[in-house]
Amino acid sequence: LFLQSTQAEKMVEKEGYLQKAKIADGGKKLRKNWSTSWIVLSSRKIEFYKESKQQALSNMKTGNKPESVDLCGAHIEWAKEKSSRKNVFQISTVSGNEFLLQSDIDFIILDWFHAIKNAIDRLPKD
Ligand code: I3P
Repeated sequence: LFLQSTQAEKMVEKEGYLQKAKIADGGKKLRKNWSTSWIVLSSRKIEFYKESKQQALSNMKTGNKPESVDLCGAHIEWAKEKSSRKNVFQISTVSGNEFLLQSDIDFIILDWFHAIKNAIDRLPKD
């Protein structure tokens, strides 16, 4: 499995904790449910782990998979109107999945927004 992915794809660009709510799956609206997620950005995907980083690392050995988001053709935009919380942006994927990400801390959410936007802008749109 590791042999199939290039070094560039495996490179982690940013990781950390944010508040996450998945609001659509395959175009179908979901009930909003915020939770803390450990988020790993690499060049073409984001992985969302439900657990702490430590827990996630130990789960990897048992084959537990994070939710993976393909950034090819994805959109990112600020989404003030989608939440009563401050600092919320939305990621929408080609497959019709939608996620809200949020942090109360301005510089943290700004850093994430730009890192994800840069990753998307570098990728082919299809
Ligand atoms: C939702 C919950 C969310 C809230 C959402 C509520 O209620 O309070 O935190 O989103 O508002 O519907 P429930 O737990 O009963 O599902 P925000 O925190 O982002 O405002 P919404 O319906 O306006 O999205």
